[in-house]
Amino acid sequence: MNITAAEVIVTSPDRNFVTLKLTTDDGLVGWGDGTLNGRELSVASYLTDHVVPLLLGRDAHRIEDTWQFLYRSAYWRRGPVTMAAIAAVDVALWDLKAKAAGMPLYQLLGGASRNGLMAYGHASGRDEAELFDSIRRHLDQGFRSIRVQTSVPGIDAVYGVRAPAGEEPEHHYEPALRAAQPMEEDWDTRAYLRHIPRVFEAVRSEFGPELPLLHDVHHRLTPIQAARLGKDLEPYDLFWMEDCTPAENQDALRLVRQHTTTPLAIGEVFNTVWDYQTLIKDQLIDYVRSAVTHTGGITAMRKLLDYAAQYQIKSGIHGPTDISPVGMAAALHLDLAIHNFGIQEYMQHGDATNEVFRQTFSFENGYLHPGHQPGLGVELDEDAAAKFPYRPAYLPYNRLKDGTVHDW
Ligand code: EZ4
Ligand code: CO
Repeated sequence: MNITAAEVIVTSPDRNFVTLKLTTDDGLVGWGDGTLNGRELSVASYLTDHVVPLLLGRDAHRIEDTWQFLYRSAYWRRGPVTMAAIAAVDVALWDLKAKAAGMPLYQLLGGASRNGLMAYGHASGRDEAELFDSIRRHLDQGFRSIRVQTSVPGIDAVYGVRAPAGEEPEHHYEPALRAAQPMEEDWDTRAYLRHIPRVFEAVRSEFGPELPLLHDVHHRLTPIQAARLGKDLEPYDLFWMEDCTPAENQDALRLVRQHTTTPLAIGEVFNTVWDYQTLIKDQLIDYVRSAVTHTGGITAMRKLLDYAAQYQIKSGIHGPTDISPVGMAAALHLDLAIHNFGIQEYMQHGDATNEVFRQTFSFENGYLHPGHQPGLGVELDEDAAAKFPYRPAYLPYNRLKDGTVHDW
């Protein structure tokens, strides 16, 4: 099963996606997701200019060898662009192998370890009434676990809050705006730390003790501030507190951990197992948040999650809409096969994205399932993709009141 063609398709139905298409001499087609939100064309170039020429003629069955070859022959190690490009190749090769075997990918990873995958949705609101409506809407859609983000009095534009359905698009929270410049948001740590525990107190008293609740701090706090928030949230029994502090310095989490029993999730901006080395072996976290798409694909994520399993640390694979349906499907097959599955993030894609990417995965009663088609179960429609050309898009960024740039 040799690779005869490799092409990179950049399409922008609801947002930009970078997709790798591999074709073999058996006539099979495999798909990989290499989308890196706000830096999409760098991965497209890495693939087209530097990887595609190396793939032609290679045996598509040799997944581990191809992974090691791409990782080690680049010489320059790690990094989001490299690891997203390797992930695209790796996932496309797994898609091909599973199609060649005539099996859904999870069968090749050891078979199903569960019947379905608990997914959490993103509820948000500019005030309590809007937030409660959003939570109720998510419960109506079947979600059984909910991430809660709200506006904060004293902050004008904050991460994770989207306007209710039906409102004008300019109020719609879209984390990668199609604009020539990144949108500026503002941040006030003291206002945030005062407000968030009150929000969770209100949500718990309205929705009761059972509903798993999550919250994303999105890298904004110092370790001691994160420790305080974790303690303040303990009465509301969070499923996890995510990205409470930036973790280039992995030891930062040690301080948070010593102060709070609120479970900690981290890693959506990481791209290799090395970013987790201390976090996992010293048991400083509870959930691994990497995306299959950003962390070297199925091959590398499987090893990372097996390492985490030795320490009773579970998966919480990144699943925002900037992961394409190809990347989501890869996550779902891995989730279904591993023993230490925790939860899966799920933000539904828009109609245009679903038109470009034909999918077989399902969402019923709060549980995702990757479906039973051979391979990943996602096929890109190239005619539909061609209708949506690339448009530059940037993630927002933050400034403090005095104008200092802050983590977003
Ligand atoms: O901001 O995927 O947990 N989810 C997140 C996401 C990230 C975006 C960045 O591209 O933090 O919303
Ligand atoms: Co996050």
